[in-house]
Amino acid sequence: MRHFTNVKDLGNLQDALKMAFEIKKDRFKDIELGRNKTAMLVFFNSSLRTRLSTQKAAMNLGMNVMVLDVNQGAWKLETERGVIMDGDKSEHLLEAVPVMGSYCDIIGVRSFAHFENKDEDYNEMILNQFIKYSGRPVFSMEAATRHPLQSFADLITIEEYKTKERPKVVLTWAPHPRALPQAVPNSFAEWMNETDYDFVIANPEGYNLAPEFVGKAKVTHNQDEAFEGADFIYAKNWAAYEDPNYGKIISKDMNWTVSARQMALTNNARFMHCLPVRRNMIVTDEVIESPQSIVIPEAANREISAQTVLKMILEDLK
Ligand code: AN0
Ligand code: CP
Repeated sequence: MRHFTNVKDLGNLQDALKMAFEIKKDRFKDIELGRNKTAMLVFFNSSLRTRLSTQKAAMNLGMNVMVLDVNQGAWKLETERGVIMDGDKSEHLLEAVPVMGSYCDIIGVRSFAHFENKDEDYNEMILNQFIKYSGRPVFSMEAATRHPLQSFADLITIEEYKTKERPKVVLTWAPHPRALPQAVPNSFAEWMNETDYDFVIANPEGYNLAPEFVGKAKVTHNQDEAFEGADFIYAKNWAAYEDPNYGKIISKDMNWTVSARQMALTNNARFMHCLPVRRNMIVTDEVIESPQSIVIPEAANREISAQTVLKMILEDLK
């Protein structure tokens, strides 16, 4: 694998899962693979899990790791070509990216949607500039439209906890005070569509995701109906995708907060969330603290998804 930006890059998903479970059994068996190789992790946005789990994964492979927080200590970067740079941005991405590439072997990038221009976000302008100009393999640590390392960890977690071959998995919207990207739900849907799970998306009217991500999922605006008989509840907030409300909050309906009332409708479902989560907005204390909640093992699997991806990139490094 050269670049990792979506589920297709992994090739055969069952083979990738197999590799992930082998890594989980012995995470130090490839400690020589990354010797004298350097991973650079570039963050345009905050992170706890991605930052730590990806560093840990790289260290498990014997790599060296450098982390750059672009907005804290580096020069502010211009991303548009052709602008007269007389504002607060001291450097252009077109110089900064190849310079970063010259110091490392693999680059991870986190760059959220800006919600200013839907086309720019959905064309992955920033991520693609790293692919084009860094000269290095690039992997997404959450880009404008997808968060594939998260979805891979989510899939690993569902495979570990499922008690039937074809579980019912429900992605549900939940309220949040700030406008959040669609990357996590888009990506989760994209990965679920690669499985044969019974996959349902529940969201209020006006919150439908882009059709290319919804794929063959059933979509309902009735959360209770979706929860009936569910084996996994995957909660997440996202801002509206559809025009004219792209990037906007159009509901904060607290009836959608995942509580014991809705969980009682399920088949004793496991509760999942990518974290960070706002308690008593997205999910009640009671549900996230319940034995059904698997948010911590889910986050722990981020190390495994990152290590699988880094291993596949290292194996193909020229
Ligand atoms: C981000 C998001 O919703 O995309 C990151 C999630 C992993 N969440 C926040 O900004 C709170
Ligand atoms: N789930 C996730 O990606 O968390 P961070 O934003 O803390 O990295």
